[in-house]
Amino acid sequence: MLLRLTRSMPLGRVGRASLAAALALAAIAGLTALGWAAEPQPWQMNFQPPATPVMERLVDFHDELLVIITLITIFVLGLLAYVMVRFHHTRHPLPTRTSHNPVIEILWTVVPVVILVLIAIPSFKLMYYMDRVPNADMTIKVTAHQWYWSYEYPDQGGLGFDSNLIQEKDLKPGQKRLLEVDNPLVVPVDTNVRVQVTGSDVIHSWFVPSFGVQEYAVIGRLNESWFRVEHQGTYYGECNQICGVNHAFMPINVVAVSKPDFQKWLGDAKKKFAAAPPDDSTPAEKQTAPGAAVVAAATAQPGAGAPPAGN
Ligand SMILES: [Cu+2]
Repeated sequence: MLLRLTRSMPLGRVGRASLAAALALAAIAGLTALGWAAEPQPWQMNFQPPATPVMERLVDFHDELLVIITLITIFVLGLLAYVMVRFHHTRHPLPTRTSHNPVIEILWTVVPVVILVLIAIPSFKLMYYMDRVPNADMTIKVTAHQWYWSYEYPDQGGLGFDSNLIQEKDLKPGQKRLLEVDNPLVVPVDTNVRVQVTGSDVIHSWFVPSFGVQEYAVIGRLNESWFRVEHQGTYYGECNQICGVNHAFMPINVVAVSKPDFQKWLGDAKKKFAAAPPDDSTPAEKQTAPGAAVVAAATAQPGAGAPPAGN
């Protein structure tokens, strides 16, 4: 079919080159569409499957941009190829002395402006959509520490707990290395969850790729985002702000369950964590808290060997 196309159409050398470039780009675009997964996969090139309306819109916007970028790239590549062949010194020994062309100058100013405006409109719409929590059903407060997370449910009588990495030696079969935690964040599906993110020591970032949520955890600031998980499942994320020596060992694990299961979990969790409510101790004290024992092993004594916070 392709061969017939190239034969039947008087494409010429330039045309064939452009077609080959277009095919190569299409192949790259096709390859990046593979590799969808519920968690990070080796050699994954595209996003994890979206689990929230925000991430669905982010993926759609990304796809739109990919089309625009591909068309522009093909157009520029075609122009370059055309100029190189058509105006080669053997074909075009005497260059023209043209220095101005008002039509073309207006075109190459106005067309990019129009393209940028066309990109900016959906981009701003999406940004405001991500920013505003539509009628939050519940609130979760996330506090980042060196190097673990703690979660609080202010609507649930101050239920709160620490979430620490499960060390490699303690992993059970099927558990994911560097992604599994002892106490995951549990949320109900089909619920608008407001997430408030703050930090206790250095800047961290709460990032769950399949939710489209990435919020900086800054000391003394309460940043806000939201998500509405549409499918039950386990979602993994990472701190994605270089925060210090154990930055790679503070994963995020969110389990989305049905609303009845969430109520059941709440009952159990309130009993389980009642003995150890979230404390207001300083980061230095936290280092020696029982919940921080996992990271403490790999961490220098508080104050003494703590590396400078790299942001
Ligand atoms: Cu970090």
